[in-house]
Amino acid sequence: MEETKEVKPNNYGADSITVLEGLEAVRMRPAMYIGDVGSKGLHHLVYEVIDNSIDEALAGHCKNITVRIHEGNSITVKDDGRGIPTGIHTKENRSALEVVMTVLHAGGKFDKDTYKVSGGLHGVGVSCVNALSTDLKVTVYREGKIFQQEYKQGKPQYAVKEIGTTDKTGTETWFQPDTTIFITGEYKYETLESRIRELSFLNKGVAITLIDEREKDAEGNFKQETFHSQGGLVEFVRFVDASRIPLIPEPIYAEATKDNIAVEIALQYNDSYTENVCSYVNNINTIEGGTHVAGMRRALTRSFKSYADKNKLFDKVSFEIAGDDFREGLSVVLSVKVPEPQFEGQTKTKLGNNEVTGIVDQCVGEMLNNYLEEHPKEAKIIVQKVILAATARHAARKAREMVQRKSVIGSGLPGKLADCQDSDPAVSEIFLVEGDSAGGTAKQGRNRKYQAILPLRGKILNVEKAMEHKIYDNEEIKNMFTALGVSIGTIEDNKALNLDKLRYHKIVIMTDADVDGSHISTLILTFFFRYMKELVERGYVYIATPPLYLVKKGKEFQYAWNDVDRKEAVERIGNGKDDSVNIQRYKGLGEMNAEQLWETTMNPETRTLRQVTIESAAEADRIFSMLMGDEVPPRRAFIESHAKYAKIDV
Ligand code: 0RA
Repeated sequence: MEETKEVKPNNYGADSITVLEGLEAVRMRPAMYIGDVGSKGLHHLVYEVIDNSIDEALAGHCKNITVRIHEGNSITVKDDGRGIPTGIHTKENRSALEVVMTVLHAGGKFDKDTYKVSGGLHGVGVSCVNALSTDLKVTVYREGKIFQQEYKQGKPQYAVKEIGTTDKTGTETWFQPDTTIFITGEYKYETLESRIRELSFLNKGVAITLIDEREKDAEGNFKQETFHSQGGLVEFVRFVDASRIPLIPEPIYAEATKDNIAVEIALQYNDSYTENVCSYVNNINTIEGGTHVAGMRRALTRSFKSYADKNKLFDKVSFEIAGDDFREGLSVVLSVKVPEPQFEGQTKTKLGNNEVTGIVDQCVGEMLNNYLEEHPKEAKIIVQKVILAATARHAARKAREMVQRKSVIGSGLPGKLADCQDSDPAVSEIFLVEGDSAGGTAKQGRNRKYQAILPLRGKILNVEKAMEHKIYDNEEIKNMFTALGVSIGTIEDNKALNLDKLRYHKIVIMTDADVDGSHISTLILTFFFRYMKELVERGYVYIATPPLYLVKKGKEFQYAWNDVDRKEAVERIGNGKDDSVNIQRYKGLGEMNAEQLWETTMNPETRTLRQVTIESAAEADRIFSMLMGDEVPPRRAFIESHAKYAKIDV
């Protein structure tokens, strides 16, 4: 993120200011770098340092890591790796060690052969820890020598120096978090313990010892524990399933690498009814799932289904077996290592890399096919469990439908909606109308057989700026979902839009023919683009075009949609003379009566609807973020230049 200028060796004067500025930014906005400044952020400092040692272990050079909580809540992390290089970094002209400790994101740049795997959720590197510590001391054991450097708030106190000789190798980092930055300075043993345990399962073979010097037992020994897993994910899945009864004696396990992506998975069926998926990308818990989880589910359903079909195990089942049924009572730990992970979602814990789906699918598919062929007894137990789950689900759904049918006699549609009589979506239209008063006029003017009206209150929520949960909490937006009959899937199915119950195939946005109205149209369009894109893709979304003028003389009148239209009307009705004719400029929908609104804007015989299309999703994306973002001038320029009669095809 931050670029640093070249600095002369051992010079901590003016030239190094750019470097310090980088770390100053971390102190100014710590939450941006480590998530928060509460307990979570405080613990994150330790994870950030451990991650570097884990990377050294994954590169095959480190076996033991020790984490020590000292009296006063300072921390030491020590490893027996190769030691951070201490030689002069040619580009930076100073010790590589100093670069790692003081330059943002410098951590993994030395070893090009191994990509940095752990990297932490925020992947910020140890220099952030340095910036957020009042004091930090790093000691490197390397090439027979001991090197050291100390820092205060990230600033080196002296150039890297040799302090002795050694026959060991490794890196030791001691730091005291800056309590003027963190709300709490107290480390919780249990919090560190659970992350360290998790890391030891995820990186089998590495021994991580946690020592708490703040607590002594009766003999005066510090509280301490070593986490060292040889079984890796197999032990992990046993650990998460400790309180459940397993259906098969051994977890199913596989490990494979394809296209530089490492996949490791362990799964176990238990007698519970829930699915429990713990997924990781580069040691980060992807609580929102993502493409790796999608690939795993796909393989799971396919492998079991084809095995059961081939062995005629589903022959007596009279109803469909769904993907969910294969996952009832399933516990999985899935860990992938991806060179350049793209994290998405609310909490940036959802993997976005599409190439991962196929790779995980293939690995897990092969593993399960082999397993099922080689373990017919276990396979049968699992398939029986699946059938049981399907039977129960089937019964439950029937019951639920009965309850729903009874309770939804009033239909559950929004009170503001004036629905149409026809229930065939292909012929039904809904008008989303700006404001209650125009809504009222539209209700009177419409053809109630196939036209529904949903008035929307003023400016709807700007979905570009609001957090997702706020969006689902918003009254107008909820009304749109229920009125349209659209629902959103679970996180597991990527929040897929469900249009099975869509109630109208024409969704018409009807706003005033002015700049405000145009803005409201854009807000509604933004919502559709971000949350119901498929409606736009299918061509169901339209914009109504109310007229701008009424040109009238006596009983004769003509509507005009633009200035050319108006001139033509004046020509025809007033024989070219402006002052014998009456020109009414419609400022809003509310100025028309029901009959006029019907005639000009709603009647399929006479109206003009503009269909909204997406020419380029990327461009639409750019336009919406520009329109709805914080920058006012480009937005105003766009809206004014597109005001009403220009096409807003997005
Ligand atoms: C890059 C290169 C080398 C070691 C490390 C990184 C390293 C970093 C950390 C951070 C904590 N512990 C670490 N241990 C090692 C060494 C390259 C070489 O010796 O050839």
